Amino acid sequence: MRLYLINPSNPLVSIVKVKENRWNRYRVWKPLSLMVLAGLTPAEWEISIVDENLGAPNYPAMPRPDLVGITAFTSQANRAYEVATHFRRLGVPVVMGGIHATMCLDEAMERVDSIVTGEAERVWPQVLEDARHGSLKRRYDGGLAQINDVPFARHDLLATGYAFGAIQTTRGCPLNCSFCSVTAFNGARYRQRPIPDVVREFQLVREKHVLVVDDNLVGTRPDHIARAKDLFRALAQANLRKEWVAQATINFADDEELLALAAKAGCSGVFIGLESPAAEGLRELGKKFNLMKGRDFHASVRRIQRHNILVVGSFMIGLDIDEPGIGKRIAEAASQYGVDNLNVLFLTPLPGTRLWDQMKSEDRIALDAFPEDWKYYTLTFPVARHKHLSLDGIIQEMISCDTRFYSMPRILRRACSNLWQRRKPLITLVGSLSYRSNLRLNCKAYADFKRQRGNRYD
Ligand code: B12
Ligand code: SF4
Repeated sequence: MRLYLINPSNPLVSIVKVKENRWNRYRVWKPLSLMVLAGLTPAEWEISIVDENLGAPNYPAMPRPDLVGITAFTSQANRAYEVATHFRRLGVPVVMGGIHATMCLDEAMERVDSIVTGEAERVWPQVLEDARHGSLKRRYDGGLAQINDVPFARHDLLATGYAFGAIQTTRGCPLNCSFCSVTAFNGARYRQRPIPDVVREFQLVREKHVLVVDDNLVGTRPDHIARAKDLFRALAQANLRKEWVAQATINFADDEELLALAAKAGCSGVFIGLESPAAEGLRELGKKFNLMKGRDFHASVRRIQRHNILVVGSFMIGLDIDEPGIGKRIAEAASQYGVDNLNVLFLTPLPGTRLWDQMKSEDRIALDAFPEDWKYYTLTFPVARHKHLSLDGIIQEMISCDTRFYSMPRILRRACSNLWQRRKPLITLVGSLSYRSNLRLNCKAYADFKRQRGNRYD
């Protein structure tokens, strides 16, 4: 039995434009969901994982599979349906799963043979068994999985073409920020994999550099922090010789022992959602966690950096409180906090979030010709009507923010300061240059976007 597991590409996502910007090669990440599914698949299936981000293959030239499984974030949904149509025309059954199919079940149901909603661990073996007997059901609901006893992801598949491997150690987030899908999809309970499993799976990852995909690696409560410390101790003891990057909330900075252990375990960078330079903005997004204890962001960022861990700060433009000038404000705040890299996104209503419900009820979703418009839900295009910013206005704010933070003098200043502090100056420089050269691609993308969709904001 032959199984294709496919990660559809979205040509509007700049990081997959490897030909136009060679630095992007370091930013194409592995589709861990498909490697996890492969790990859950019995040996009688011959599995190929196709990651279209490395280039879409010539499907007609490939051997006919017995089953196709497609994953999709919302921004990949269009292409997912195109791929599904191709295989269904050949009479090959197509199963779709992942966040988009879960949040937009009816839409996906119309376009594929079977849907797996939620996490797949509990139901995937049954899906395969039913497919083998030609009796696929229309829907399987995996709900929230027990992740304390799951087979390891297949790190032997997709072995080349990526700078980073990928692994997951926890699921779920209690914070439920208004724009984020994680609590709706993975639940509010912070579920943790057993530490010995994580260490063993880390050993199977072939790449020296690894992305830990957890939404919040250290969690929020004292027992979560204690577990993170134990995990870091175990990773350090296993002497894996790997460097990894992860996502965390700002409380990562609050515990010196945690930081020291993370660094010892191989943590080289952390991605932190700072979201808004204004307290009001944080309240609007429900990111109250960032407001706790009179937090000093500059001090927090410096504390992390002192352990030789780089900090990427992420912000959103387009909040209801955001007015003209917000781009400059974010660039200045990010410089003042001292982050090594800045990632700014348009506030985007994603299906299943509280923000989606709010914007829909206020008739503010400008791009709503679905599924076609989903391709713009990359957080790099403004898809909604924003309170104080027109379409041109919000795009200008984004450009002004990026050009300010990634101006050559600022890039060099950050690289020099990293050199002085002996903190990975080359990586900061390469990361910044990658962002900077994407600015040109972004400006072209905005111009195309305005031509194709600009009339929808009137
Ligand atoms: C790693 C990651 C990335 C990586 C992608 C790596 C990759 N190629 O997969 C990068 C950094 C590139 C990325 C980019 C983006 N991401 Co992202 N990302 C994540 C993150 C943190 C982890 C994903 C992961 O690997 N999870 C681990 C696996 C095991 O879980 P899973 O993917 O959910 O898969 C399980 C089930 O969903 C199901 N399943 C999944 N697929 C399939 C398929 C079949 C056939 C079946 C049966 C089951 C099934 O089974 C799996 C096992 O249970 C998630 C948050 C999260 N917790 O999932 C956000 C998340 C998926 N990203 C999100 C977003 C918005 C984006 C971006 C659009 C914007 C951005 N800049 O962040 C871009 C879009 C990229 C694109 N190509 O269009 C949103 C998606 C929401 C939505 N409705 O689409 C999420 C949920 C975060 C959030 N804050 O809301 N992302
Ligand atoms: S943005 Fe981060 S902290 Fe907020 S709900 Fe999502 S994963 Fe949790």
